[in-house]
Order: sequence, then C-alpha cells, then structure tokens
Amino acid sequence: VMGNSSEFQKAVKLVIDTVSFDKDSTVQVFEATIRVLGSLLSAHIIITDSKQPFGDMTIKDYDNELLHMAHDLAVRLLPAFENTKTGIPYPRVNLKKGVPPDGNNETCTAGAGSLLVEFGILSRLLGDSTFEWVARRAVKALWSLRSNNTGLLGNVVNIQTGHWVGKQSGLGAGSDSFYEYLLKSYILFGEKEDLEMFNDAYRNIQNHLRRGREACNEGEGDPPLYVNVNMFTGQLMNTWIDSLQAFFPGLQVLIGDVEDAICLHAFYYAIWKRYGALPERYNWQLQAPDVPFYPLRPELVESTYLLYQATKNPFYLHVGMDILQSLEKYTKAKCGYATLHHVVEKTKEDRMESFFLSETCKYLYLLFDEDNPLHKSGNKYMFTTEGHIVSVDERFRNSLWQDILPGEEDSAEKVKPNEFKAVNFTSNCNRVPDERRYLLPLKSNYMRQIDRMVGLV
Ligand code: DMJ
Repeated sequence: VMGNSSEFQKAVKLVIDTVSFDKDSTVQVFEATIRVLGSLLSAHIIITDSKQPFGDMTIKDYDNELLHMAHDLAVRLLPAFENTKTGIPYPRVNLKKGVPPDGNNETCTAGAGSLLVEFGILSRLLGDSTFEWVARRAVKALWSLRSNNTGLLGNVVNIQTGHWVGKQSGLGAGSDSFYEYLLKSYILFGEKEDLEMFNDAYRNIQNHLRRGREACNEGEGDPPLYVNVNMFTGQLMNTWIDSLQAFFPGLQVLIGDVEDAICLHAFYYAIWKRYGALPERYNWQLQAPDVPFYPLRPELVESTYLLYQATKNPFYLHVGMDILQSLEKYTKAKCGYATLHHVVEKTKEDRMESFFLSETCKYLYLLFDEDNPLHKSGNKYMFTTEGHIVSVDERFRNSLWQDILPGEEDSAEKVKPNEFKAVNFTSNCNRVPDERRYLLPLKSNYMRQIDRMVGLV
C-alpha cells in the first residue's frame, strides 16, 4: 500500500523461507483464516498482478509459494468442517492433529460464517471447489437457522444440534463479519444468492435492531442506534454497544446507505472524542464504559476512511487526524503501540494485535493518501475483513462448480466486476480539516444530541 517494494519483497522471502504450518498448535479457524490465509492470498494476488499498480511487487523466481502455503494451511483447517452435524465448523483446530478430542461444539456466527471470501478465493485460484464448498455450506447452515419470526441470527450456536446458545442478535462481536462477508462475497464472486442473503439480513437488521428516528439527519426523535436484541422476539437484551459495531457504517457505504452511515459513524466518533479511544463496550444508558479496554481496533477508522471515499467531505480527514493524535498520545509505547487497558485511566497492556498494522494503520494511511493507486483503480480492489487487499477481477468470477451454487444457471445474472461502484458523493468543500467548519454531513443539532447522549456536554 505504501509502495515500498523492497520491504515487501523482503517480507515475502522471509515468509517463504521461515514459515511452516506443520506445528502442534491449536488455532482459531476464523482468526487463522482472516489473518494468515488472507494475507498469504492477498500477497500472492499482488505479486501475480499483471498490472503491478503498487510499484514492482514481483518476486524473482516466484513459483506460487504463497499460494501453496495458503493451500497447506487451509487443508490443515479442513478437519474443523468434518464430523459436524450441521456443517458449521468447529471453532478451533490443531494444525497437526485436527480437532482436539475435547473440541468445543459451540461457535460464534461471525467465526463460522465469515470464511467465504478467503476460502472462495483459494478455491477459485486452485480450481478446487472443496474450500468454497465447506465455507458456503457453513453460511447456508447458519442462514437456515435464522428465526422464523424475525429473520435474525443469534451470536453463538451449537454446531451439532443447531441450537442457539447465544440468542443475542446485534452487529458487534460474534456477528459483525458474517454480514460483511455476505456482501463482500457477492462483490468478489458475483453470486446472486450471497446478495439475496445480504439484502434479507440488512432488511431484518433495519426492522429489528435499529432504534431512533427514521431519517437520521432529519426530523425529531433520538438519533439512530443499532441495539442488541433477542433473535426470536426482537426485544432489547442489553443497553451496550461495542467497539466492533463501528464497522457497520463502512458496510453501509459499500451498499450506498450513506446517510445512515454518516449518522451512525458520528455516534461512535462522539464516544471516541470523550475517551480518546473506543471502549470495548459502551453502555449508552449509563453513559459509561461497560468494558473499558481498547485493543487498537480499526473499525472506526475503517468507517471513517470509507465515508471519506464516498463523500470526500473533509470532516472525515478531521476525524482521522483526531484518531491519529489520540493514538499517538495515549497508546504509543517504546517499541510499538499498546492496547489501552482502561480508556479512562489510559493504562496500557503489553499487547499490539496484528490488526493494528493490517487495518488501523492501513486505513489511516490511506485516508490521507489521496493519490494512492488503490484510489485510482476504479474500485477494482476490496478489503477483506482483516484489511487485506484483493482484486475484484474476472479470475474470481468464473467458478467451475455450478453444482454448489443453486440458482445460478443464468450466468448473465452475475454482476460484472466493474459494475459495482461505491457511491461517490463528491462535495465542493475545500480541504481544511476543521471540525466546526466542516460539520457539513450532519445537522448541528444532531451533533449536539449525540454529544449529550455520550455525556460529552
Ligand atoms: C479484525 O480482526 C477483523 O476486522 C474482524 O472481522 C473483527 N475485528 C477485528 C479487529 O477489531
């Protein structure tokens, strides 16, 4: 992304020469997929891109090693999909020995249902449907378990019985990337059934999770908020929102619901302004953190970046600058950036998650790098849920396995890669990132209302 080809080449060589997955180590299938498999595939795609938009990222004598490694890793994850009565995978697998004998039968929706982007890419690059098939089967199994009454899914399910152990339906931890990957699978592979599921899910979210006034930037009533409800009854389960939910405005940008995205984003930003970070859980009734740590998560920056791309409103540069300054002020440590143990006390933990580099820093950098090749590609790239870049191109459109994709007989129904465009509202503002001057996306009474809601005024 920064165009630093020598470092990229060095890192790729290091990975090829030193990384092995032949380890007696138990990993989370979801984390290994989005962090490790995703980065291997992304780097492979960049290396083999005939256009090389980021500079010369080719590797001398490259023989698809990263793709082979991705394949090796995915094969080691496959046991998670065996011996499960529903097809929903086990959450953990040992890379050498398969599912541990005492393997947990309960998994969260996001963990089991957000593997399709990476598994689908791998399948399509290899011409082997196995990986896409298991990932799709998991999505469909989860989807079939949604409530007849509300259409909502819970957050924890038993993979053998299909019984919902966690009945909470929300946009945050345990659910977030499930929705994200329905849409992103569609963007990447163009399969209609993914879009249909996403549209249904989005409608149910609007009907049951969204509270507050109807038009977010207009009229009376509370600002909109997406709450956690019981999946079967739609009744409120608690009064907190979590930091992971801040990804949702970014997803709304991708589908073009920009106005709602602007309003929701502003709510999370108001919380950020109060603490200089986002608490893991914030109780909107008590106006206080329920869970006070901040592990350098990217979701607010990610939404800020996508909103800036969609609106070009300098307000989002101001937000990015504010986030950057708080990160510098509160999280910078001697050898990196540290998790905040407590957003009020600003105490630190000796921990820097990999998503800080692959997402938080990347989105911040890209927010300010107007001329980055990514922004000149005509939306030819997409970010995985871990911020890895994959190209939206024909290579991923031509699946050879219609048998696992019902209702796709008519391939003309597929959307062509360059037909998908993020909404682009270019405003005429000049670009001084000053908050007061550029509150343009929101009415000022709205801002006052949410500032009050988070106890800022
Ligand atoms: C990232 O690992 C991914 O974005 C994931 O989908 C959920 N959120 C974390 C970072 O907060």
